[in-house]
Amino acid sequence: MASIAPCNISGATTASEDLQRHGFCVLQDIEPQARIAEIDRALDPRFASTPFCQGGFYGPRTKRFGGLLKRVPAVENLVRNAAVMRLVRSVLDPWCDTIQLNLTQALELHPGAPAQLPHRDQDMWRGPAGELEYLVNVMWPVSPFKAENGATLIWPGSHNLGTAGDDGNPIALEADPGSAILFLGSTLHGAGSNHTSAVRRGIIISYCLGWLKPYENQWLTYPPDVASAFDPELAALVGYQQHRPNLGNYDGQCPSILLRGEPLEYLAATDALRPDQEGALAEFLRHQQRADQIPPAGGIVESEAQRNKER
Ligand SMILES: O=C(O)CCC(=O)C(=O)O
Ligand SMILES: [Fe+2]
Repeated sequence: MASIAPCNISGATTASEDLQRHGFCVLQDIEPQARIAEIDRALDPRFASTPFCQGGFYGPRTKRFGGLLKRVPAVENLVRNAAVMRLVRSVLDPWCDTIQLNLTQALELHPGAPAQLPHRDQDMWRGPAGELEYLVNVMWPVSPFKAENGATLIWPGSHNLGTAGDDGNPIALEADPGSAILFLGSTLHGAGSNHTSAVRRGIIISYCLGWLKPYENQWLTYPPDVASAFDPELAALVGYQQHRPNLGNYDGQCPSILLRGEPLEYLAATDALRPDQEGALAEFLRHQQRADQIPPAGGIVESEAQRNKER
């Protein structure tokens, strides 16, 4: 198997072109190594107490846990990294009103961990394949990723085929802490095998279309008492925003209302429509008002109330 530095693939192309063309790209040195080292140290106690995963997909000799934004606040810098967000939005924005955080997960591949089942992360949803992108995954190496310690294997050009299985030969994406490996939900990939005597540690942060059920239940992971301490943009990313039309509302309101500490009783359910739906509705209401035989909605309500009074 080839283990080549990503620049050999990239040539003079931009990260965005790589992502579109090959299904992955590597953004080198986009976070300070000191920040990743700080996050690394903060992960230690929890990894020490976390048992090995069960089940063939997560894989034997691996450890994983989620909810990183509440366990290690510095992870917010990775989640909201501007270069990453630009690329993620360029892929997902065409298919949704707002994107959302799908998962934050720290994972360790221990010595002897076998290679993971090659898979496409989009297969967690059973929608049409090959037409749209559902997800962008970002792997942040916390230890240096090398072919021999299980660097993520990627099948270049395997994206958007919509089929499972082996699409040629993978490459091992070697990268250092501070860099980010981005790949599409449709790109075939998997963890490599760890042949060394040291643990390979990484952080997965993935983003998906705002109308999907995320892999990690963000509302339960970050309930209002946790999310109210978040920056509003971060809170929106973990689900405290409506996806037009009206998706994810709380009692007909944007769920961000739960973060404001205001009284919540007896609020008017309020539409949050897309501009095209606002337009269609306005058109409908214009027609309705012109048609004499249909009285305005307010009229019906009033005359019924009147009738009830008279009974
Ligand atoms: O650990 C890796 O390199 C990849 C892990 C992965 O793709 C997954 O768990 O879905
Ligand atoms: Fe994966």
